[in-house]
Amino acid sequence: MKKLSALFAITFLITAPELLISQTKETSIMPRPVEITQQKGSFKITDKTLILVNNSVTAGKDAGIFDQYLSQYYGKSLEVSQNMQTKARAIKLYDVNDITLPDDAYRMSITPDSIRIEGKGAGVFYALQSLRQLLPAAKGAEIEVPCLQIYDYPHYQWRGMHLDVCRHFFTPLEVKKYIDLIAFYKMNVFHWHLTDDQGWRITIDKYPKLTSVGGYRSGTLIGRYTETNQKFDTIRYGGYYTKEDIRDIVRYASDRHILVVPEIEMPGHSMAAIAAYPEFSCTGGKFEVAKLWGVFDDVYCTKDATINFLEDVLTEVMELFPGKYIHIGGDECPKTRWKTCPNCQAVMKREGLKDENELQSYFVRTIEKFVNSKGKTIIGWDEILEGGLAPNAVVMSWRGSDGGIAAAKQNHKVVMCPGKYCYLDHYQGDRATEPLAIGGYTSTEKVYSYDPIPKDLSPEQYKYILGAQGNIWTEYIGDYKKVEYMALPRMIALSEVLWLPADKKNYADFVLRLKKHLAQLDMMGINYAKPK
Ligand code: TNX
Repeated sequence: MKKLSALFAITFLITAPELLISQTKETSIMPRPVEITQQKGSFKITDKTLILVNNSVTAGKDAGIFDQYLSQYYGKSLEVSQNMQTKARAIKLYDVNDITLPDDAYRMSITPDSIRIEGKGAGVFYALQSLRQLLPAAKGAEIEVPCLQIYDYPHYQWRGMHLDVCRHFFTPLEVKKYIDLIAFYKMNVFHWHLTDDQGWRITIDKYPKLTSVGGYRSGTLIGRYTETNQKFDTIRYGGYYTKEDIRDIVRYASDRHILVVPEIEMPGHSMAAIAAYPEFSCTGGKFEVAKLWGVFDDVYCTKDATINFLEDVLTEVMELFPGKYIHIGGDECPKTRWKTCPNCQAVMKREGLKDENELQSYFVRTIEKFVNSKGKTIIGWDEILEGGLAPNAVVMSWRGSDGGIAAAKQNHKVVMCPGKYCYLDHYQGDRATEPLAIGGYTSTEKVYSYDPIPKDLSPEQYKYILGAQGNIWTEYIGDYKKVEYMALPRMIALSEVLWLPADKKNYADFVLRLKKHLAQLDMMGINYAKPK
């Protein structure tokens, strides 16, 4: 270990920045490793190469996933062994718990005789993603990887991607493909937007109509929302995940060191739920699962019966998702119905609330108390700041960075995803030639230029910024190929924003690497928008 660090110290001293650029032209690892030095020579992976694992379950799983990739694309299935003493040429994986290393750091040393990987936390897995990206971009090719030394670790702890499966539904297999992408770029959070006006996608045993009724709509808007003469198709559209689907996906993500954060929207964006159970609305209905995008006036009523219903729902949700965070939405909730609803007005009176913003805050705080009592933490969109922030909530800042700044100043944790930089449902090129999108313009370069730390926070405050995430809302994304197209290459840019400290970013270098990297996506049959 010591020896290895000394070697790194020497090689990095002699690595001039220009050299780094030309070297990374050779290796196109995304996100770029913090420190990488390429050397002469190469290591060949053949059928005889072993993968050695130091008696660790995690590294064993990491090895299995890597091996499966080798067999899928190169027709090689390597033997995984725990005999670290063997003299055979090998890829050696060591899970280490070195307190001097940053979280999830790894070292990888490739020499003509071996590949040696030491990783902390997710480090071994991340090293193997780097290694995957060093493999030739041609199916069935001979594998020769360049000799090099890498020392690498992530800058931010929240490196997320979100997916809206409500406006359009994606099968469990497609969700897994999305998770594969998240893993490939060493991102570590999958924010799964599971309920919205246009569909409820998670099975809740106690309320079966949430999926049998709320899971399907009787048609979908054709074309753009803003068109004056809106037209709808009449095709029944929908789908949902069984509990077994969800457990399987959570396990799949966890094997790839990815935390799944489920989102159950409340009190707004709840048409699908109140179409199934109109008794939890203010007026009692009648409603249908929304066929149109946008924001709807009918939302959950704030009465105790609704809170009880949502607590039941969340109890089942928390059983499925072992992670610490539960996203409760909180965005875009019109107060129209609450203003004239006797039940909501009675709650306001009972709780001594002065307006409907405080009523929303009361609603979120009540839910938070329940979630906290189960040992979990809530996350909400930045609207949860209005009317007073719930004591332990994490804020997801989407309407610019102001919500995040305000929350950090109140010592609340923040995940950044301002629309301008992180909304990957926006256009990424010329509207005339790009497929239909919701609007906006967020190029890969724009994403790359993002700095999650707002200028007006003190160092004391910016430690509350956990990181950022890319959001993929799917009003205009009807199939999974288009999800890939919207995600790539922008999520690659975001992965680098979140992996490297800001002063190590270099867009010109990124573009050079991207060119080479895209060939690997071609090999895997993954769709992307071609850089101009
Ligand atoms: C706003 S971001 C929404 C979503 C839409 C998205 C479209 C957020 C918390 N709410 O409901 O899908 O804009 O870009």
